[in-house]
This record gives sequence, C-alpha cells and structure tokens, in this order.
Amino acid sequence: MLEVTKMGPRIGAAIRGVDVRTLEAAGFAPIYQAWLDFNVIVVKDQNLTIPEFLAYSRRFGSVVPHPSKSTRHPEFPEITMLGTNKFGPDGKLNEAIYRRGAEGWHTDGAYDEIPFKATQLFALAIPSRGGNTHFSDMYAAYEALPQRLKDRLEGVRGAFCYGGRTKSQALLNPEDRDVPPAFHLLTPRHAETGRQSLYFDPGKILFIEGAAQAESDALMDELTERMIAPDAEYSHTWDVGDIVIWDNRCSVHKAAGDYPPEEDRIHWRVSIKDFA
Ligand SMILES: O=C(O)CCC(=O)C(=O)O
Ligand SMILES: [Fe+2]
Repeated sequence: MLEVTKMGPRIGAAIRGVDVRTLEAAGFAPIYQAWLDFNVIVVKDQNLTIPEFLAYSRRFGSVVPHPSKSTRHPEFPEITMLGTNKFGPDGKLNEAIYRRGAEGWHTDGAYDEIPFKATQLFALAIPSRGGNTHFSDMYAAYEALPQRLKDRLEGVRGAFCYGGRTKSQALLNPEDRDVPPAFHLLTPRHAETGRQSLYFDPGKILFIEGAAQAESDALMDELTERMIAPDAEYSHTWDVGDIVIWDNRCSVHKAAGDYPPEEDRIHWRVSIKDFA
C-alpha cells in the first residue's frame, strides 16, 4: 500500500510501499499527484539499474541530456553523475564537482528556452554526515511578496544564462559557453496546478527586461532577499535508495556542500522536460 508522509511544513513528502520498477499506470497517478501537491517527493527504499531509473523517470516527461558533457555517464548520456571523479590525478579536490549545486539557491535549467520541469536524483552513496539537499517553495515566495512587487513583476520577464552575472561555467565545455540568454516570466502560473509562483535564480539571472539597470539591479537584490519565505523550506537528509524529484517550476534548491570530502556522495541525476 502506497503511504504518503508529509515532511516539511509546506513542501516535501516521503512515499513508501512502492517498487517503481513494477508500477502500473494506476499506481503512478498518486505519485505524480503527490509531486504536484508537495513540490518535492522522496520515494524510499528503491533498488535500481540505470535503465530502470531512466524508465521510471520517463513517466514524468522527456529525459534530456544535461549541457555539462564532462559529467555525463559514458554509456547513458541522459544520466549526469554527481560526485564521481571528485579528485584530480594530482589528488586535489575538484571544487566544481564537490560543491556542485552548493553555490546558492537555484532552479535547474533556467538558461534554456524551455527549462527542465523536473530534476530527479537516485542516491547510490551517502556520507556519514552532512550532504543534505535543501529545497524551498516558490509558491510561498510569491505569496509573501509585497503587493507593490507583485504588481511590478506581473507579466515581466527576466533574462537568464548559465553562470549568470558571475559567468562561472567551469562544468561546461568551451564550445557550450556564452550562449544568448533565455527569457522567462518572473511570476508565472504553473502549467499544471495553475498556481502563481516566483521564478527566480540569483546565480543565472542577468537582468530584468524593460527595467533600467539601476532598477533591474535593485529588483534582483530584493528578490534574492525575499525568495526564501518563512516555513517554505524542506531539507532532505539522504538514505541510499532514495529517489528524489523536485519541480523546478515552483521550487529552488541547493546542495549543503558540507560533507567530509574524503567520503563518497554519489547520485544518478536526470533532467526532465515536458513530453515533446
Ligand atoms: O547534489 C545535490 O544535493 C543537488 C545538486 C543540484 O543542484 C542538482 O542536482 O541540480
Ligand atoms: Fe540544481
């Protein structure tokens, strides 16, 4: 029997009692609904091969390769490896791998014309301490904005690119750097729930369309301050065998980046877009 347990005050739910390898369509429907309702869901106690993880991921949408080619699995380009090859040949810790996703709150794929609707991770190795993933609800962030900001941002788009204003693109191959920005509404309505959220990523946004530079900068600073609303967070403490999927349309996340670097923390990761 599928059991759904709420985890954070607003977002995050754990699902037990399923084996995602043998799910019928009728068994998947409540999982998809729980994901829309809770924004981030954790399916516990799974034991998967890569093809099984990909097959399950494809129930949520099209699985697309991530632009960071150097971290793709050599046989399965749709799989990004997190936490492998952390040490270089000289034995030095590669910070771009160790701290991947830990530089700040973000939403995955905002640099794309059509960003990833979801990101899903499967945990293969988890350190003895640290290494959580933090999530925060962007519906709550929108609701908590002062009316003045809601009015100012209605129908307004931001320009986003990989690396944003700092231009850090360490995980990209040279030929994949410096692509033109993508434009997205800053307070969109979710295509499936119809709820309005804040869509913002301080590490990827370049400017706010139609605003003079000083106002654009001030708005970006204010949104950075306000994007984490009270009680909007869920911090996931991983177990091996967890599948976690989050909705990039209405949440932000960051890796804690605080685990002992000599220990393994390894995930398979997929990026998911809407069905083509
Ligand atoms: O490793 C994590 O906890 C999350 C990393 C991240 O930001 C991502 O996979 O998109
Ligand atoms: Fe991320």
